[in-house]
Amino acid sequence: MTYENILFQTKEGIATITFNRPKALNALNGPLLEEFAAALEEIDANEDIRVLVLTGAGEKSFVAGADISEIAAFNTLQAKLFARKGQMIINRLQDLSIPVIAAVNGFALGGGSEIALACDFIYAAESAMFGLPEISLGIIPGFGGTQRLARVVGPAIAKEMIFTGKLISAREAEAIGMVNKVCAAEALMDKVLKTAGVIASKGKVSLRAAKQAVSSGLNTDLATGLKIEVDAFALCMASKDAREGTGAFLEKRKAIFDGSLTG
Ligand code: CO8
Repeated sequence: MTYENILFQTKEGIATITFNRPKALNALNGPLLEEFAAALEEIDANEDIRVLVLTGAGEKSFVAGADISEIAAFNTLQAKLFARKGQMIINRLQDLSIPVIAAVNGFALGGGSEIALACDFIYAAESAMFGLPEISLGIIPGFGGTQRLARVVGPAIAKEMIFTGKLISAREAEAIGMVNKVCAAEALMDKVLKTAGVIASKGKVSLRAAKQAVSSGLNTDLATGLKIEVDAFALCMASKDAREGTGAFLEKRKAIFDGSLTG
């Protein structure tokens, strides 16, 4: 697929998708969502990609939400189909087996915050702003925001943000546990790529197992989550990664994981 509304590049096992409609602050219109979905499929099918980074083009915005000029005229059925489509794509993002980092370089509003919340974690520029301002448009979040924000920051903070539509700074987002790290805008991609590089150097089997154990466990009770962990742990022990990692420790050398999924 030819990409016009996103940039998609891969280097040393790290894929970067850049939302690329800077004149509209990277707002999500239909074509952009189609391209995003296609890129996620490509990533899913490419065994060489070990980490995905998402960011926005330009200095001002990650994603300023759904394209309001497109959704303004929706009837009920169109709204339902659009919200369902957005949710499906964002679920696909969340379900990727590889780790995903959001590099939030500016506004992450509405659908922008909803995409960031579906990533494994978020680094943000000091200038970044987060929020679910849909209430000011007479609507509510429709790409998972009412569900994922409450799971990350708790229901009371999520409800206050959703009811008021207020925007919060990167530092405030860090304080409520939405953002892992805040840094100067110029340093953001370096910091994100450094962390992505550390992650990409680890074993592929153990990374997938770790992501699945945390993510699946959070959707269940502790006892079931612990069973998920036991099974994932046992699966790791049967992998080449585990032989390399434990062997390297005993031989007092650095482990080199070859990125294979074989046992
Ligand atoms: N959609 C379309 N265009 C946008 C959007 C958007 N979400 N955000 C900004 N733009 C455009 C502006 O219209 C403007 O275009 P132009 O230059 O042609 O006039 C350009 O981007 C620059 O924006 P501003 O001039 O407004 O820049 P400011 O720095 O003054 O303000 C803000 C920046 C605060 C980010 C402001 O643009 C803003 O409030 N944007 C809207 C944010 C918003 O409300 N987002 C939520 C959208 S709804 C949503 O995401 C719901 C998801 C689920 C949908 C399911 C529906 C069925």
